[in-house]
Amino acid sequence: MIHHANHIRPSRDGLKVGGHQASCASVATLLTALYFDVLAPEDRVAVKPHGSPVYHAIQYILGRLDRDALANFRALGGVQAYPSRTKDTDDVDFTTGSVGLGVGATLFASIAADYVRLHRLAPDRGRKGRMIAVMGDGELDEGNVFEALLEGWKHDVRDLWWIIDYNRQSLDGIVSDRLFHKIHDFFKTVGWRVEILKYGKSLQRAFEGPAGGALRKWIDDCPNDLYSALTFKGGPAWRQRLQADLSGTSGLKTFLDGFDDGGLDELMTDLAGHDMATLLAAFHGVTDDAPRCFVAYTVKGFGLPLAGHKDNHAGLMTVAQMERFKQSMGIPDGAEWRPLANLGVPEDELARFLESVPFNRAPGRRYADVKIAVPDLADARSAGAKTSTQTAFGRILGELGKGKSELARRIVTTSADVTVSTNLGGWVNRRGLFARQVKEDVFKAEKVASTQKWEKGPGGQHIELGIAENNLFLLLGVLGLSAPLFGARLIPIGTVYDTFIARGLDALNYGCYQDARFMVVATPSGLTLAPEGGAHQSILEPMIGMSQSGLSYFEPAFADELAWIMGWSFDHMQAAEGSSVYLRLSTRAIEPPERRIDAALGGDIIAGAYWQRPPAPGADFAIAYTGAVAPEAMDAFEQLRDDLPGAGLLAVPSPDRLHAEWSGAAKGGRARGGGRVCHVERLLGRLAPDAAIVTIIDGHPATLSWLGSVAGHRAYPLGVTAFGQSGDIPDLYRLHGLDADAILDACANACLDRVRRRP
Ligand SMILES: Cc1ncc(C[n+]2csc(CCOP(=O)(O)OP(=O)(O)O)c2C)c(N)n1
Ligand SMILES: [Mg+2]
Repeated sequence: MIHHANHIRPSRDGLKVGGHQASCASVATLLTALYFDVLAPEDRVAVKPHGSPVYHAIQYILGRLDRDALANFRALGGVQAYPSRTKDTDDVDFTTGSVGLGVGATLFASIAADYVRLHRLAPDRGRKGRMIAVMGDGELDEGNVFEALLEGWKHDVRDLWWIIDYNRQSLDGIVSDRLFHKIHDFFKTVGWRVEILKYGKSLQRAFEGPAGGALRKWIDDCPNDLYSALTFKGGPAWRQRLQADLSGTSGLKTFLDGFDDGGLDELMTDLAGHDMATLLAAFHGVTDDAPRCFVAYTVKGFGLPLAGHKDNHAGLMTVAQMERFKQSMGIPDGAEWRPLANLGVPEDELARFLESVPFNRAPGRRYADVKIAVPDLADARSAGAKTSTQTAFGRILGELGKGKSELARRIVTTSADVTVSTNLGGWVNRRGLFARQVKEDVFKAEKVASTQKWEKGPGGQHIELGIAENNLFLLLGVLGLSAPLFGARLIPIGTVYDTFIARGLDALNYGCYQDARFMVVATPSGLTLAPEGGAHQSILEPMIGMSQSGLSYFEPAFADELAWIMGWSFDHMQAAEGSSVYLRLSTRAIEPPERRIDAALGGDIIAGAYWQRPPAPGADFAIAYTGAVAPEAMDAFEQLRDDLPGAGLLAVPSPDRLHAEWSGAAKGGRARGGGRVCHVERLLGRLAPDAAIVTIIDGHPATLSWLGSVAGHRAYPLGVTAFGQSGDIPDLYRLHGLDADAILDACANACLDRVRRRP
């Protein structure tokens, strides 16, 4: 596949296609053992990113992928560079690519699988699947792997295997030997069984023969870089080195004379990760559900001329090398794509074998579940009262927690140690914390008064995490795939301080790329959190909300908007063409508008914007705002009305959805002659062609500045561009130019500009 993509398929752009022959060669035996023998259909696997071609080749042999997909490796519509749930067609379980994340995902998937099982949400399939990561040793440098390990220990994870392709090389070079001893200890510390799979059967036999003890000690003491270099150099180099290092050892000559150079090379690279019998014995030998780490020694580039070279990560075999390789495998010209060419076994026997492969027995491995009905979500208590969107969120969830709706049964919440401060406490009091074993709330038992009742047990619906936002998003990602992975739809909701989204951003992106469906409730946000601290202010997150694909971002100002958005979101998270949802909320209490949201207004809120005060037809002026700065926008607007009676006030609860529809239209709809006018064009079409719009958000001003481009208006964007000063709201809004005075100044500038521009 890789050779074809790089040397045979014509290139149109002259760019290297790439692929990782050395990484593939090191993992080929491991994946073969798993997919053709060890795995059951309900097991779920994360395959190391650069093993993608091997994974897909296996699916091809199993009849789950066609040849075109292989031949189009890394081309549009073909097999992806790295295994992808959403873009590959052969049923990838966990996307990988950003190293470490697929590994962590399997750990959280094991928690999610237990959650579904203990809540009895899916039909019993008789056997619980194992969650398995086949990972590169370089992945163990990623901190998220260790964050996950600790969390897994707290949650007592089961049926989880991490199989390390220990080729002692990453991208730039050789993995440190000393580091690996630490890693080994670390797994033990968190209660994992560690199994070292080091020697293949031939080496094991050699250890029994002449000079065997000395040979074994030499290999055990050999530094990773030397082993790799000798592997690359081959038989003569092994011989020379062993002669020098073991000179005087009794039996050495007999041992070395027993092998020609090729044979010696084969022996010295006979590591367990390439020995089928050793691997099968290790995997089938597992009879309990304890988490397990297999350290499988391998050679990067095993069997290829690239073997062991420290620069082999992106190395590609030349045409001549591939020709020789093909001959050595006995593959005739024209048989390159024949799945089972030259295996020396009759075709019908092979066909029977493939039919009997356990992994291949289930026709489909992607499950589905029914759609969960969404009840009305009004926040009755905050109606008419000054309230913040964060408080309203807590109340809406608390109300759901009291009820018996199916939606409430399917909701699972999680938070990285900010459950209380993001107002999830009421929900947790009603629904409890999830744990495999019951654990009473000691404070309650000891009659210590507390508003938080933290009872733990298998029926709990909140998964409490330690402070690690990567873990939060990895967990949300797998909970959000619970329907296809485990057959039970969950409605996951995670809370986080807005600014710490950045801390887990790659895992958030990872979840969205897998088309996982979850709700991220980010609060408090912006500098509106005020005295709580400059270091917690968030500025760039609205831009994440705008640009993250697979995520719809809302930033409502009022409780009634929030309730409407949440109701819509729970449907949208379940829709085939839906997405995950990000709600950027605030702790600032705001006077609510007197209204009932009807279907028309609700539709506009979801589309992203509505005229809170409609402009007069052809008005020259509007203020557009998002979120918690609503009072300043309204205040400035009232003051302005004396001078500009026709001005409008535009509420923008979702800059993201508003922009997405518009930019989609700009890219396709109109150009194709559809003539479709999008929501924001309709709204802004009420203004004069040369009108000015002052935009304001407690976040980066670019979030709304594009509004000026929709109909050629002039935009004056206000927002936050500097980070980190504590203060109260009046001081901070003045400092950053978000108060009514700043808005009025921007309005005055806009008026002056218009006068100057008019002919
Ligand atoms: C988060 C992230 N950073 C960097 C990379 C680039 N990268 C791709 S593979 C790799 C090294 C992987 O080494 P290892 O896990 O040992 O894989 P193998 O030796 O099996 O190829 C790196 C740094 C990446 N894919 N993801
Ligand atoms: Mg490696």
